[in-house]
Amino acid sequence: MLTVVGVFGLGAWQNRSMTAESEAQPVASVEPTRVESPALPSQAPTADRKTAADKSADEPQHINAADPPGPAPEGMVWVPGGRYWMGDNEFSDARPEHLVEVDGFWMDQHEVTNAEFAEFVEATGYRTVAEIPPSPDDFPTVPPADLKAGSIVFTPPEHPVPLTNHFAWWSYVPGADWRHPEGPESTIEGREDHPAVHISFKDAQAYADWAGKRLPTEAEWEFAARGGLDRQPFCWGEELQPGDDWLANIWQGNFPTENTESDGYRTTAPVESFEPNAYGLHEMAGNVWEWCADWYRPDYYYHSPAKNPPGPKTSHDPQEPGLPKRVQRGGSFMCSDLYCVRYRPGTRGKGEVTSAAGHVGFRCVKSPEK
Ligand SMILES: [Ca+2]
Ligand SMILES: [Ca+2]
Repeated sequence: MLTVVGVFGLGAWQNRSMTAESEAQPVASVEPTRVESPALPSQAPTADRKTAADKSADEPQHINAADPPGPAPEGMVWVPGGRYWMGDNEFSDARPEHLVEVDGFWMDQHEVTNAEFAEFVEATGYRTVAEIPPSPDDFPTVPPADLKAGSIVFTPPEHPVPLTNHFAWWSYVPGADWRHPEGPESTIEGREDHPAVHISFKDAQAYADWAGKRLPTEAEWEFAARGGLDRQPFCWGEELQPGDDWLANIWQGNFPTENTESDGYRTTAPVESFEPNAYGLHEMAGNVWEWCADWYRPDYYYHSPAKNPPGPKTSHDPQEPGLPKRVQRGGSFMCSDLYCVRYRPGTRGKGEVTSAAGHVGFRCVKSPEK
């Protein structure tokens, strides 16, 4: 088996194998806090948009009041669109909070499940990136015998480790894929209603095309996740845990060695395990990361258009320049207030487009027909 250390010694493997690990940024008492992307520009916002730096920062959001344009497609709910404050000023790549307007759309009530993904695979014969051995052309320095299909699996260490070294809890496991989330000996039997994982952006897009849907833009995703609340840190309001119960499948305990599971789940939870937000959307916070359509750039919010922002034309992540990355949102079962924190609706993640991991999934949206 190629271990993560082994993988990382193999040069180009790194490009494909670990970049979906987008919550590998420690927070709280361990530096660096949040995702501090270097050299963010200080450009003034464009004239047609408002940011929290303007006097208009107290301008409230506006949620469209019109009725849905028709009956909801199966498994989807109507997200009415409107104008809202996008971003989270506590995170360098989610600044500045700014007003964005999105049109209404339909969205999957829950993350795409193993059962749903299986229907797609059965109908099309599709093979995910994790199921296809990497090409020697892409990895010329790796011995061909080591080019085995697989994916990145969470393998928590037994002893505390520095949160700056994510190799300590991720392993590249040949044979790990959506049907075998922990490796070739594992199965999704009994987990049909869990979100499909080890899904790359390419795989998510293929599913969406087949389903007659699309991946959400980042602006749509965040509008939906906020559930009509204005500038609240969590999808449900002001407090992380307003009552005794947890409202999302995240991580409790000292990451990565101790998982108290006080929310009831060690890894993925069945979809709809947690209460939906006001739009009827489940698990917008936590459980698994969800791919968005946008290319990732940490400075995009300084330039983005005020209406239906489509994402930048190209990707750039100063932490790994040259790797094409798309946005991921919502955090996963591995996020806690000590580590990651990106279950907050205004925060961002990112992943290389052919990378998958055991905490990355997706859901789809659909625009109404005009
Ligand atoms: Ca949990
Ligand atoms: Ca989620």
